[in-house]
Amino acid sequence: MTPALSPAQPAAKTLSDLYAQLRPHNLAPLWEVLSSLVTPTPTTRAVPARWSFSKVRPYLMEAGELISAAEAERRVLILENPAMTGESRTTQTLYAGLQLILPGEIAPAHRHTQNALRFIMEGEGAFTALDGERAYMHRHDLVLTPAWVWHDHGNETDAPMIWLDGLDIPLIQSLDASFAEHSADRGAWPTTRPAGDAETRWGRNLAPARRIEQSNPHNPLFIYPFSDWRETLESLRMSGPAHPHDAYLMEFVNPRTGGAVLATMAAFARLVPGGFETRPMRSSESSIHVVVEGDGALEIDGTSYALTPGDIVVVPAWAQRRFVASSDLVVFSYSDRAAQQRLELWRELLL
Ligand code: 1HN
Repeated sequence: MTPALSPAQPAAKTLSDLYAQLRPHNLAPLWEVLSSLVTPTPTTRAVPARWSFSKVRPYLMEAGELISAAEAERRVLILENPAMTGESRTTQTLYAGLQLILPGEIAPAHRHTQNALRFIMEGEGAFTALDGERAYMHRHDLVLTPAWVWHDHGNETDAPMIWLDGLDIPLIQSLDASFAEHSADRGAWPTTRPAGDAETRWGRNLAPARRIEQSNPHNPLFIYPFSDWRETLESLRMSGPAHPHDAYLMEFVNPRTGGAVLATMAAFARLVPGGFETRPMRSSESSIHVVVEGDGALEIDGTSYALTPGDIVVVPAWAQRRFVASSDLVVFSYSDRAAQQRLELWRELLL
């Protein structure tokens, strides 16, 4: 019999001998990887990237001829980060996609632990329903689907409707916290409240007096109309100078908490007046920007990405960035700032 304490193999002579002996035991030396795990500043595999809505649109319309919304469940082209092909991610934590719903179609009800936001790119008057309450969507509205709320989409208009979907899919994936359910009949959720109810109760700086304080304070307001947020930006420019790093930047907020619109994602509206250049800065959040109006550039780590309406641009975590506006630039963006702030991780560096 072999004595219990005798080594299974001769003692390692070199570190690489040792590593070979460790591998079958699922052991690895930290000292070989420590500096790449714990970096002085964030290092991300995500790279800056830009898509133009007008170039993606024809492919989306082709998909519309080949697969129905019912068959696809969601007919979406994913905007994959060029450095992460096949991973269904736009940054390390965020997903973006362009979704098409054709006249007469229904995207059936489901719910999941991923948070979603929609930013309307084209069309007027299709709806998203949350727990059976419809919100009719218009161009450049922000529409939310907080985690675990039943949602379906329908298009009763006679024109296609296209929006950008922003989700926290890669973040939820890294937490192994994905749960989902589908409506039994794979159709729309039955209507429970009149359209506009959430906006009436929560969208006017009032709240129901007998509101129930929920343990999950998810956002009860799920549509932020373009006409409102655009007007706010316009009024701001009259009220004082632009911030050197942000220009005029407003965050969409959850009226229940005053915080970010979703548990993991924050959303923003920005106006950079024509001729204005923001000062460079870095932030630990990764963000996705959609150009609504105007022309200019977003400089990311020294590379200039020309901006024109319909452009969608990725700024990876900790990239140095700066806006340059040739004409008044209006930009919608979303980021993982909400998740980072909840985890007490978020930082920025103003240069
Ligand atoms: C989803 O539920 C929608 O509801 C869109 O429209 C895109 C991507 C991944 C997972 C769920 C939607 C999605 C999604």
